[in-house]
Amino acid sequence: MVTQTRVQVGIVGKPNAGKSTFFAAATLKDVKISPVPFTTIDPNVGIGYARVDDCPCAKIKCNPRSYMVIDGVCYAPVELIDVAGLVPGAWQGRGLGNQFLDHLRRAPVLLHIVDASGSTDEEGRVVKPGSHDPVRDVEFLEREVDMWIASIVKRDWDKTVRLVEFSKKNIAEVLSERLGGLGIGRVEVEKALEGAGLAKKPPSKWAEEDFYNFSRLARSLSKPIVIVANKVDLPEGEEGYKRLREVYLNRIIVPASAEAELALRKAAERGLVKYKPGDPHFEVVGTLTPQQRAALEKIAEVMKKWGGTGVVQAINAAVFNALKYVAVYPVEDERRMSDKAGNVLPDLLLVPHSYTARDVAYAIHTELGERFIAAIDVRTGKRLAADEPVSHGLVLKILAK
Ligand SMILES: Nc1nc2c(ncn2[C@@H]2O[C@H](COP(=O)(O)OP(=O)(O)OP(=O)(O)O)[C@@H](O)[C@H]2O)c(=O)[nH]1
Ligand SMILES: [Mg+2]
Repeated sequence: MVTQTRVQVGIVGKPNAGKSTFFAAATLKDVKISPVPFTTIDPNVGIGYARVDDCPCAKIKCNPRSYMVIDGVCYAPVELIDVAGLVPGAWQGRGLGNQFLDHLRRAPVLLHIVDASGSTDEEGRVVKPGSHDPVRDVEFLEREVDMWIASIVKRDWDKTVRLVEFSKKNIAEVLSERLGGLGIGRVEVEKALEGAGLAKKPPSKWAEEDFYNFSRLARSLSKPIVIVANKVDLPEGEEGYKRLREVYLNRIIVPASAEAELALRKAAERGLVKYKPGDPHFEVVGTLTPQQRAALEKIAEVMKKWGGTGVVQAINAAVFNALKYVAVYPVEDERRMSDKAGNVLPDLLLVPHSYTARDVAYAIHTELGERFIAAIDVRTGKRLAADEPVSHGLVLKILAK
């Protein structure tokens, strides 16, 4: 059985944007949702799924153990973390402050749930729909996250100054040691220092904006943020989505109705509809009350317009577009494409596309990585050397000493 820890996806945003609704829709965990700011205080952690449409289980009968298959579509688990709402100035202690962001330290990607309908202000208070500009939310939230990272960079800065200026240690080395726990590695630190024009500046001379500029670059390289334009079921939501699109030309923006997905998954749980998460439509299979029928008709309209509810699409955008992960399927018996017990394609691993065959072995088990000899691409029979990159859909067997 694969021991790799699951990919973590952090859910951030101002209060009342729909973070917990999104989380509940994706995990079916019963969490508190309400139209008042700061409903969530302690983080909610649960399992959601990225959808892999082109998985081998479309053609082969699989016996998944660490993932799910529904009608030939694979669903790979990811860990979702829903935290409290952030407000402007949180890094200075406003609202609940930003201490709770510490729960997102290990998350390599964030989903920013934005109320695209503009029916809540910056603090999450209910206002007239369309009266708040969602672009402002993107601006301030990213600033808050970057200030949080800057505050970690700044901690014991005297020590960094001493190490670099007196002990002549390399600044990139010192900073990547400090930021490793945030998933910010040496490469990102070097690029961010370069990009912010700080590669040669002595740490004792760093000004406020240097910390911010460095942190912003380091964060965007190592913790990309996907914008989720939520509440597109409201008429003003569509306008807000268009506005976000106009302003952020090169960003990943996913239109969504977390509320629609939550209602749909609950209806599916009760046997009222047949719905495969991420599908652009659903089918009514149970007996509905007139209210249920009306609610589902409205959801069907929203899905038709947007090609689905956007919840699974957002998770997929985080895993496959922002992180550029690929799905690989390790097996032990290459003839049967199974584990030793005969389970066909028992595991699905989500790994960075830059991973090599040996990296995959390490992701399965440290010992397997250490004893790695080669891997076999099971479908072509081709041998993969240790440093050969893996590709999406690869079924592989690891040969080890
Ligand atoms: N119309 C509409 N309303 C939504 C949608 N998603 C969430 N809401 C509503 O927005 C309100 C806030 O939802 P929550 O999920 O509690 O928001 P949150 O971001 O977790 O809020 P905090 O925990 O306070 O930070 C609730 O009344 C939800 O029903 C959506 O897609 N469409
Ligand atoms: Mg919440």
